Amino acid sequence: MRINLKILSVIVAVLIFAAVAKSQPTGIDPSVPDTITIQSMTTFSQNSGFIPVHFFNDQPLAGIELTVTYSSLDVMIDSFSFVGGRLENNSFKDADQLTTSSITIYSYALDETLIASGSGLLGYLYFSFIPGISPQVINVDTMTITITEREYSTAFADNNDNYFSPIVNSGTLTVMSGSCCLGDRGNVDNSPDDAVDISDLIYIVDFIFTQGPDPVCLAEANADASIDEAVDISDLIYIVDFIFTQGPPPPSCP
Ligand SMILES: [Ca+2]
Ligand SMILES: [Ca+2]
Ligand SMILES: [Ca+2]
Repeated sequence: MRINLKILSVIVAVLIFAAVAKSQPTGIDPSVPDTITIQSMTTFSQNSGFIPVHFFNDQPLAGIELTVTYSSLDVMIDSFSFVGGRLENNSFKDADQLTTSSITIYSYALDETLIASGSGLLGYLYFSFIPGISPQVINVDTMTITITEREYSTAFADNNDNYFSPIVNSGTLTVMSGSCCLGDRGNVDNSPDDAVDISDLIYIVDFIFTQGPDPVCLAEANADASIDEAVDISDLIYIVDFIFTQGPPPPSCP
């Protein structure tokens, strides 16, 4: 009887350890430290904002989980986009809003190939602002939160079910007063001279047809001043007309 109890206590200890090990990324990161980098961006109070997130892994990964929070009640995370990122073609990936100020982003390799070693974009965090937001610097960092007994944190998993914590570089979103749109619209590439030229054309073609980066200022990129502020092929046509066929210049900023 005493032996049975001893065996039982060992089994219970093993089970508890397994449960803890599964919820906490306690594994060792093999070889070179892997990283997640939340970048820092500047935007304007009359616009919205986004922050690119990059990651580096030197060994193939079976899964990634990233749980993010931010330090202001004046912003909300709208969404997370994998478009243009390293996991764009992975079938199992998503982002779930956990609370008003946190979101968890994840992707797991199922029967498909693992996430290859490499370095590059994970995706974009999109923020919206309360009306009349005051200028501020918002810290964007990872967090650990437990909701209905499920712990959300930031971890990488390799192919041996080894969960470990990557090094996290936190970022900021700086909100300045006013609008990103200066003078007239059309400066799609946000060049400091505010000029509308061939590089803006290249930028918008890239954005529309080859999933290039979003324009930093949508009001500038909405060259035809369409009411929906959408950036699409009609803006491209407007800019082509202006540059090559002496069409009218893009209207002034809103
Ligand atoms: Ca402009
Ligand atoms: Ca330009
Ligand atoms: Ca438009």
